[in-house]
Amino acid sequence: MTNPLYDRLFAVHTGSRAPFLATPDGGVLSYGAFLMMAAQFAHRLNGLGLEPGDRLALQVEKSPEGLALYAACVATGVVLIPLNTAYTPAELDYFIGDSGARLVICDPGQADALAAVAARAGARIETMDAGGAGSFADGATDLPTSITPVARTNEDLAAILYTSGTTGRSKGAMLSQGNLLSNALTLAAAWRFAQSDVLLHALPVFHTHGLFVATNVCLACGAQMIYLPRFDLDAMIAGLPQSTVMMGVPTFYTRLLGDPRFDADLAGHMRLFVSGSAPLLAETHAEFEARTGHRILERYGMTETNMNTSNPYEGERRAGTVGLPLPGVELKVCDADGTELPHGEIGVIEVRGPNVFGGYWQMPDKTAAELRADGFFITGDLGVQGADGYVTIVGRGKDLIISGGFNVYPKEVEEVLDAQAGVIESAVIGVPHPDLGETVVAVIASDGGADKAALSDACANALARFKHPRAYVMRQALPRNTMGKVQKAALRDELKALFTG
Ligand code: MCA
Ligand code: AMP
Repeated sequence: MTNPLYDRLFAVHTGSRAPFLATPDGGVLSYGAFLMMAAQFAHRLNGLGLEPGDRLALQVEKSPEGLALYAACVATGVVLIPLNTAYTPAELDYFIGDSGARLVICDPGQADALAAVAARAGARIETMDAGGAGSFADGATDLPTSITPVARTNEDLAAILYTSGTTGRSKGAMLSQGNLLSNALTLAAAWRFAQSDVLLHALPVFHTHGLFVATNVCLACGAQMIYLPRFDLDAMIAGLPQSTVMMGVPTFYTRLLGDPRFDADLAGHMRLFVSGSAPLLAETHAEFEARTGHRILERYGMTETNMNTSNPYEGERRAGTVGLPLPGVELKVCDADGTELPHGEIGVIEVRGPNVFGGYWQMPDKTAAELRADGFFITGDLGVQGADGYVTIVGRGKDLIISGGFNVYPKEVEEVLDAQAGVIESAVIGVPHPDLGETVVAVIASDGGADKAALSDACANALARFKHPRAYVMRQALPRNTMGKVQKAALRDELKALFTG
């Protein structure tokens, strides 16, 4: 009986006294102790009647316990659905209902707000932290500290991660054990991870970057993590001298560069800085090298595919590019019909490999539209590949804004705005932002009756904070081309200096 992901990433560390998670309170959890907690959580999941394939929706602040739940899900075959802590109850209602979650685990502060959501979905709800009534962790304290994992194959589902959709409805990307394991092993080898590494981990753990890329590469080789609850400059500055690797979104790098304490000495113990989730400006790359002597290694991935390309560990880390396809990943640049274009021509990036997901949860039409029968996934990113294999992302065919590494689909925000009094229609666009890379701006066509405060309140009720427009621009009408289509490119151009000018 095997469980490929559990056997390779977790079970191999059973009984190990090597440090796994160091937390800012000075606590250090060994691999062995972490696995004992995970085993107790797995027994608790079984005790609650969860079966392999059942879904668990998890919305908790970052903690070792939350990570142990990930391990417990892998051991029991329960499918993990990690959810952004910024999501509102209105957003969670959809994720929990759509996934058919049997169990919802949240922080105590969210329990009241989520009780009705869970009840509507017919799910049980528990709080994560020990000490509260109905606490998941409390219920696990007397349970056995070892477990035989349930048998799984590479094809079995490990997690569903929701990604926003162009139509406004989020899609659940189904990630298998094999997707996660293959990418973890590929990245650990590509980036030369070893047991001696210490990863400075400040990313959230409800997305691929923080949960799978960062965590799984450490698990793959028994490396340690300094596990920060969130990105905080003082904590980063304190953690860097004890670390060897950092992974971050571009905002991490621009914020570090904005602090005079961040210099070559502070980065002297580091062997690798990795950036991804959004484009890293070539200026940031150059400024970083001038300040620290390190060349940031940029890579490119997606929720649906894990990581696709990476600049090389040894060899040229070329600024402004996302490097070369990872071993085992096939990448081609195509026209709209999927015909491969010659090197040097711009087109849509398509990828195939063991990293590519199996489809969208209960959305066969969307799956068929984006995942070709031959296994190539249409990323929606526009790119170009040079004759030497380096890939450059030049834009997005999909209508997506990336703010501080979080994705915002304009349609979702426009639907909220369009329903408000005095709004004829809205166009939500991304404009350059010095801290977040891009930020959300709403252009409102109004009959004069739209009120900015009311629009902002409507967004606050319906949408996570990171999706809220940072500016509202009022107009009598939106610009349209001769086909009647709103000219978002013209608006983006007109408003490009709103935050940088
Ligand atoms: C927080 N806020 C944001 C964002 N984050 N607003 C817009 N965009 C954001 N990304 C809100 C806060 O709620 C707060 O609201 C206000 O902005 C200021 O917060 P601040 O303290 O400055 O922000 P922060 O808490 O320091 O967070 C910024 C951050 C964070 C560190 C950049 O967003 C972050 O950790 N981002 C990483 C996202 C990530 O991991 N992406 C990977 C997904 P108020 O003013 O009301 O208080 S993509 C992925 O996984 C793919 C596969 C890949 O390739 O990696
Ligand atoms: P998500 O679906 O949330 O995982 O976001 C994935 C998207 O982030 C990709 O389709 C790209 O548009 C973008 N992305 C990720 N890494 C990079 C990168 N290094 N450079 C540019 N865009 C990136």
